[in-house]
Amino acid sequence: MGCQPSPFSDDQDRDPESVLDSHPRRESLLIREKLVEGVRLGITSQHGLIAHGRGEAYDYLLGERTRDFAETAIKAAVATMLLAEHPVISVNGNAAALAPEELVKLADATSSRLEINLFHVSDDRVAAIERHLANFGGTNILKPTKDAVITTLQSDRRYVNPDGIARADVVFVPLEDGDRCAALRAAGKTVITVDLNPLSRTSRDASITIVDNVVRAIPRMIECAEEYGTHYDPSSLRNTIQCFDNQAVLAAAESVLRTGN
Ligand code: PTJ
Repeated sequence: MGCQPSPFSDDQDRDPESVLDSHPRRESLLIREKLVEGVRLGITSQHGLIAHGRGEAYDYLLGERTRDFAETAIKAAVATMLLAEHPVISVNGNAAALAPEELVKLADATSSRLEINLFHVSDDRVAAIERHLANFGGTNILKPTKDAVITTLQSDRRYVNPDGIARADVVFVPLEDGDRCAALRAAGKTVITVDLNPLSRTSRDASITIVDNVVRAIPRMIECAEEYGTHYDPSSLRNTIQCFDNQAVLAAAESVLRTGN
């Protein structure tokens, strides 16, 4: 007797549309699908899936919504990007898979450059991310070079672009690894991050930490930039930044994790 074809499709090729509308964890599953697709397209590293699992657990405990402490940080972050001389948005494989269109829109809304910077770097992955961002309207995307190096970093993330991170005064690094955040701060840059773990080294070392999921935080940053508008009052934005206290944000987020509120 020959083998009968399996009635089940290969899960590797599952269509995101097949996530049932009625599934109680539908949103979370759809986010996973974006990352799996990111791996398939050569954008996201396999390690990125593990990093996402960690973030997902924190998101679950934080109630999977943008909390007030994140909203406060978003306002300060966008004000900082709008007032920056040379703001740069650093894009890794997870951020590119989760929010490509939003990254492009945020760059437009804050006059920032987009720069690809990867921990697990390869020419193919840089090219795949560049193509992906371009498909969503990204232009003049900067890539890592050997012409500019952050000397205090050991990983391949030390290779940056002379027109981007190397000369940036403000760097937005959603979903970061800890070493680079500290190195960018040591290089005198203001670092903004989105990290669901308020206890991570990145969260603790950043100038502004948005403890939220990038899939919610980046769209909210775009709205916030639109609310400030093109005719924003610089002194009001400076005041928002001066009143911002990152330690208070981290303490509030940790309290939600430990006590539920
Ligand atoms: O694309 P590459 O090669 O540059 O690699 C990117 C990863 C993410 C793999 C790399 O930067 C890495 O290993 O990061 P870490 O050290 O695992 O840190 C990732 C942090 O992001 C953790 O603190 C997670 O909790 C958090 N995180 C994961 N998913 C999300 C998130 N924060 C916000 N939104 C998410 N969706």
